Amino acid sequence: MKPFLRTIMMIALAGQAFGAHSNLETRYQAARQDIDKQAEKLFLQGLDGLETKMREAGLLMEVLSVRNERERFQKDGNIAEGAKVGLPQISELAKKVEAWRNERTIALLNAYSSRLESLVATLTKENRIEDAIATESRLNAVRFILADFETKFPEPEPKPNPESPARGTAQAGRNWTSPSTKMEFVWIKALNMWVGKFEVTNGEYRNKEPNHNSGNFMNRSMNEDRQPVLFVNFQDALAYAEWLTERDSKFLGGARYRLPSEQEWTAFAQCGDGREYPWGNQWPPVSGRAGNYHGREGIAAWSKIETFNDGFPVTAPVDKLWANPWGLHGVGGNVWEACAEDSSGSTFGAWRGASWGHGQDNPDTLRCSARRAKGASIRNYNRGFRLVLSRD
Ligand SMILES: [Ca+2]
Repeated sequence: MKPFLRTIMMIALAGQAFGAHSNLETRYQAARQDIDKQAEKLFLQGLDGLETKMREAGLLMEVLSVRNERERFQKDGNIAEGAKVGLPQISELAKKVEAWRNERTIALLNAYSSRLESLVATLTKENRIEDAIATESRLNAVRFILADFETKFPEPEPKPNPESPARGTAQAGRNWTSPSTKMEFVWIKALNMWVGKFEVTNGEYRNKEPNHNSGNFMNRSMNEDRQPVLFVNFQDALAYAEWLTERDSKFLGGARYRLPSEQEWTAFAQCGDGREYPWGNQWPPVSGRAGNYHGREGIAAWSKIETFNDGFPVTAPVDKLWANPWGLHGVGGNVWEACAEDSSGSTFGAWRGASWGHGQDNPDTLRCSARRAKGASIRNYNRGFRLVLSRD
């Protein structure tokens, strides 16, 4: 779809679910239309100028080419398409007008997202939590559109201002959503960084590797978009973290996505209370209050936790899993999570947290302290990863 149509459609769709700032939305839409009108005017004026020039030079075919372009443009209103036909001068003109329009649209989106940010803060203070959540989700939609624009039409880096973070930048103390993948991160004060709310999913991974397939187990699909990505090793996870940092770099204020160190993983599995297992201290876990392991629902031939049923025979959609006290879902179970040796994130430490395939025979495997220190390069049906966002 054409970028501008898409922008307008996304804005309109996101706007439907939303009531708290219709005034802001109306003003945004008006400004957006004004930019389009001005771009249209600029383009037509440019075509008039070109036609005059060609007529004065006595070039009939060129004059006709400009007239054709004007006719086409007045019919479908798309400047970008005009760049592909007619005189090279028309193409140049189209590029200039598009650059003008993009610059203003990006500035407008930045201003809009900044207003939404203040609105979220105000609504939160006023204890209008539902409205604040709706506004936050709107803000994420705008950031997503912005990221899309800036990927297609890269602008030179603005000069950093140390006094105030750039608009739409990840801010300590506030949860974060990756603009390009919608991956969610929770601000964890104790670690002074953000931790992935969920394990990285197939859908998120396919933003980078469109053909990735996490397969199935005994005819149960493990390849749905919201199930965790499988068949990725430590290097694959590293490459994904670097790729995502690059994609979102304008919004990260110098932070980067990386793999957690083992120490960090233990900290967010134990949630500051030294618990033995990710769900607490008791064995066995209680159904509905722990992650996805091999419980009664399991279909594999190996042992099960007979008193436990999490409802998922294979990997579970990450957002369907129990959240620990720090708001992180599926830290124990579902997939072994790749961890680094230290916070540089670059050297393999171990796989942590056990998986959907682990059950009764050895409860130690399910402890917070359990680790698989071998097999950094293994890709299989129970290993994946979770990212953190950190300034280290
Ligand atoms: Ca299970």
